[in-house]
Amino acid sequence: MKNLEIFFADTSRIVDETLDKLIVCARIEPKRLHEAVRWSLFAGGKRFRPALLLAVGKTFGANENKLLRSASAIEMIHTYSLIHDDLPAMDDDDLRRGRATCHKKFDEATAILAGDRLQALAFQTIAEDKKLSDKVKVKLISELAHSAAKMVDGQQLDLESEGKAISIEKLEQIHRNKTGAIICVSARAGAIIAEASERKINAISKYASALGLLFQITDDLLDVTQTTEVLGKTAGKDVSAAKATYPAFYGIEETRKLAGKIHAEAIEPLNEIGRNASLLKDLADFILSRKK
Ligand code: GRG
Repeated sequence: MKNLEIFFADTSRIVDETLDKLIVCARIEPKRLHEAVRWSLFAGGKRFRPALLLAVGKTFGANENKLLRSASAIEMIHTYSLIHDDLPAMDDDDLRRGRATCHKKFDEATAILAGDRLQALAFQTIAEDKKLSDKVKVKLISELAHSAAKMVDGQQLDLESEGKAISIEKLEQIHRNKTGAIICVSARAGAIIAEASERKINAISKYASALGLLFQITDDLLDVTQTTEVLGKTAGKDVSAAKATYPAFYGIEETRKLAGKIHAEAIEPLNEIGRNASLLKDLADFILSRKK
């Protein structure tokens, strides 16, 4: 795992540098909006989705400088979703990434607009990438738009299911949309930029689809087993909001076993990619054992 720690540290640094150049300076008007964007974006997120994109792209031999804008764009979409998810009309949370949520630090209107600003900039960032061909850019923009739409669908389904008894199939559908779609497109984007074959992109999709579900299952586990201080967001939120979760369905021990099974499902398709997949396997191990 030592190599993975170094990989994460390097990824965070280089993605943050790229984001810093892409995000409008907080001294430019409307300053409050740009400050709000920066407040949420540079708050110490794990940068897991950019790391996944870079890991897949590098596994297929792509040069890092072809991957960085797309990796940053996906982090913008992810951060927008967190800002909107924390709003009073949605999850109504005060704490994110270890600091006040965007609407608490600024105000609700500014937080909504900061999310909107990030989403627009994400697509602009890919469209204006001079290192990628038009064909690759159109494919990336199309796939990212579809996944961002799926995430919104998942959020709506999640809100509608609060306080209701839903089936495990419905829960999986919510998570595959809400959390899984952006994780899946992060991995696919790395393979698309590297111009991997359709067969290999499909193998990566199977890996990432299981990884997305695993990410959510471990998120559910962390919500009931970890502290607010470690998570940097309010622990125990799922129980207090009467959310359907894997631990609520199966209990903690069975959920851990399920996580192990989904982890194995993620690793299996890596045999089909014909490349050294140790970094991708390490990423799956990291998600299985993550502490925050
Ligand atoms: C509001 C359109 C809209 C969508 C919201 C992603 C999402 C959809 C809501 C977030 C709610 C949530 C806590 C989902 C669980 C999985 C998840 C996305 C966790 C946060 O991602 P991390 O752990 O966060 O990668 P950091 O801060 O490390 O980037």
